[in-house]
Amino acid sequence: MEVRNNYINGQWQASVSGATREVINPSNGEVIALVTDSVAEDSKQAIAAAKAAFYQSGAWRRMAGPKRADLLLRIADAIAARADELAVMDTLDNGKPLREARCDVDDAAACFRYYAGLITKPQGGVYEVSDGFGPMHAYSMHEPVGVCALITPWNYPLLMAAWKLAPALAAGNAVVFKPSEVTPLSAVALFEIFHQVGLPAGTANLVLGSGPAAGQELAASHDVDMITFTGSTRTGQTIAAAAVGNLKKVGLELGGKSPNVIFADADLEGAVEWAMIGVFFNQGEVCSAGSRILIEESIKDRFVARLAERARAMSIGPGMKDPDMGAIVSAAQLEKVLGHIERAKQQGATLVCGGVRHTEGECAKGYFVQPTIFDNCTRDMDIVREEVFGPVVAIQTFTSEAEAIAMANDTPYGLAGGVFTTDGARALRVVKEIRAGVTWINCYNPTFNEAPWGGYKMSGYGRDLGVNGLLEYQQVKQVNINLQPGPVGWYQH
Ligand code: TXE
Repeated sequence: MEVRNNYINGQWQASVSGATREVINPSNGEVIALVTDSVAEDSKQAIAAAKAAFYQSGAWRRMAGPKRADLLLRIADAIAARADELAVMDTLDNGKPLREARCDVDDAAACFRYYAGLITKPQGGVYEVSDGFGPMHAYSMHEPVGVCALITPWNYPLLMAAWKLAPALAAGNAVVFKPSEVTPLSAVALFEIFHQVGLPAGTANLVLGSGPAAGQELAASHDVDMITFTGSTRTGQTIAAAAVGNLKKVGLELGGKSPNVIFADADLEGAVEWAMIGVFFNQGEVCSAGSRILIEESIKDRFVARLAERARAMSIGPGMKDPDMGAIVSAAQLEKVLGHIERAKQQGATLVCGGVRHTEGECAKGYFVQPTIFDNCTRDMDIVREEVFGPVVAIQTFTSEAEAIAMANDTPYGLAGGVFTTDGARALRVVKEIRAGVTWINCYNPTFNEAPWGGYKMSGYGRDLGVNGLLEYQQVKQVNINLQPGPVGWYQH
């Protein structure tokens, strides 16, 4: 089997470790590829290449914005041209349904287009300033941060790469990218595209390997000016601690336990379907998943019965067959999800449906879990407090708006939240009170390249996407201009 390698300074190269890692198809447990398994030394080489590209050559950061935009547009076109292949890659690697992977590919191409457009728009400001030193004028300009390390998780392999690489490159940075070791394949394809469109050598570097062996160096290195990370809150804390050494800029998009608040006046069928999208999309492996449904007491029984009916009817199977729900990403994540389910049962939550590994027919060797609903959940249960990252939802009830808001915010996380009601004013009141960075009214989970994405509280800081996503990868420089050069007569002697 051919081994996929790192891409450093414009060259494909194996890790100095000489080791390889198997990439597994979670739908059947089979090995689908081998990738090089990097160690800290590989990351050091990639950082050195990025540093030389940014600080010595400067070809990319000095390139005029519209020319950088041209290359990003060509990257978007190349992603679109390989869309079918990339969707299959993410489906085989991650386990998700093929049509969901196709959406990811389209979104990834659109993300590169969005930042190609944005980088050619006016940035910075011009300021009227006081004339204490004589006539002066000030303006601000946006500059790239420098060497940026980007680390992504396994739930949206290509899309998370695009969310970080597109704005980082648009801004003129040099980057070192480490995808999750569990789902590295589409990242390799993306770097083939970077090579093909002719990004200057060293501008974008790829390191394939585990977090502790290859990722930690990216967080700790004093030659890295910024690190952005999407993943678990615990790893985010490790990265933030390691980043302190040179006070590099840090962006963290971390876990969640997001509330989906449903009032009695909501459109019930709509709320049920969006709640399913909220918690079963991508097998529930979504940081913003609406994994706590808070439902008004009076409609709880009707809602739960309908949700369970719909959940039981979901088709489960290999992503390539395009089922409603695919496989959990890995054996380790499967164990984690099943462990959460067991604990919820032990702690007294009522299992309504699912709650077991799915092994029927061609799912026998894969890592499948049935869509799972727990009713009668209470605030002290782990299923209410901890991120599962699987197709498991906890139901709690409320009887007033104030109680719903208090329950929604009763979590250390603050990534997302939703509200369903036909009372427009109430929808706006509740959304305003939810302490989270991403919210929805009468829908759950759609997100757009144009709008900023990120968390409050222990869901992290910094934003992906939108104008804010570009600003993260920039520094702002103030320029003060003396309009009347010569002595100002400040010192008398
Ligand atoms: O995540 P990690 P894991 C949550 C979810 C899941 C749990 C564990 O609850 O069950 O995390 O998943 C890299 N220095 N989320 O273990 O460890 C790692 O190689 C530098 C939520 O896969 O956070 C990978 O590239 N990098 C989440 C990335 O971090 C390190 C998405 C994510 O891995 C590192 C995924 C280190 N010391 C999991 N250790 C979300 N919020 O979207 C690991 N990594």
